[in-house]
Amino acid sequence: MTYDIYFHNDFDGRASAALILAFLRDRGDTIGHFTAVDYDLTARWLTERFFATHRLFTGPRHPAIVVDFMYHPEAAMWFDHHPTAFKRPEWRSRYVRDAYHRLDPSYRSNCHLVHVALRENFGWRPPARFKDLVKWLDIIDAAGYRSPGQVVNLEGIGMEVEAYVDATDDDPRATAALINALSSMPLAEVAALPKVQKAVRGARRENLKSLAFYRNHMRIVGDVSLIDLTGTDLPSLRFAPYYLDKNVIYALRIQKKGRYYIVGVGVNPWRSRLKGRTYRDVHIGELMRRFGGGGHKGAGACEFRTKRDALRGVEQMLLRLNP
Ligand SMILES: [Mn+2]
Repeated sequence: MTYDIYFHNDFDGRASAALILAFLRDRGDTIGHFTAVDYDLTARWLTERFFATHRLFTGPRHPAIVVDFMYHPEAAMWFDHHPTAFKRPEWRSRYVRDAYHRLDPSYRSNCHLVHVALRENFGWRPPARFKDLVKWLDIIDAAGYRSPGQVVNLEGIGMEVEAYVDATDDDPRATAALINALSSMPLAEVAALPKVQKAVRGARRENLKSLAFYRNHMRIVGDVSLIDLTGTDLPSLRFAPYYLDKNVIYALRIQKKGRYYIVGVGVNPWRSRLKGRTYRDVHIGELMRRFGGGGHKGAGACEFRTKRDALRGVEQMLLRLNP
């Protein structure tokens, strides 16, 4: 049996796809198309015949597997951990948890959920090499890092592969190859691949440049930091705000991706170390939903068609994020 797999365009999506691929191979099944998906697809995704009508690839179509992304009732297999998985109320009632479909927002990473579900539901015994992958995705997808410095300096094999994911997130061939590597090699070996190490060196250089830009342009509004990266080609450095100012609670960034203006919001993962500080506790995924986006409690994003709309959205977010 051949399936097409649709995975969220991040490391957790790829890691989830790698586990599914290893599982399918053991059953004698295969994957036809590897397709990264993101929230810019939402409007089309929410149509009934999406898998039959999209133009994300050409050639024969197979039953769809969806991981780390929104629910679709036509998915033959679906595993997700986003609490914002149901964007159409009538689809929520069509979801039935069974061996092939499972939502569980209690998992820090979808990769971890898939690891557990394939074992519980199918009696599959995942090879031991996947333990490192699950461990790192639980850190990376839930922003459970030791310190902002771990992220800024890319410390550890998971951070190194994450840098490669970032460097190849619009390269379908590299992405499919990475999923294949993650499904058949230990994470440490994937991290040591020359192409990955090359991306790591580039990312560390970029991070230093980016850090200097943040130092000069970051604005603070109450508990919130704001950085506008639209006029630069610098990568966002999600934890630079907390690296530079540990009192920041929420970090807002504006970026341009293709034709869209993406507003990303994150919460300071080390805020509990700020003893005695009070701040507004906001579910960011829910907040982003009001703007057509999504995410987790601690991080989310949404997109706007113009910079003016993005700035207007930012003003509303500032009101919601400050006490
Ligand atoms: Mn995830």
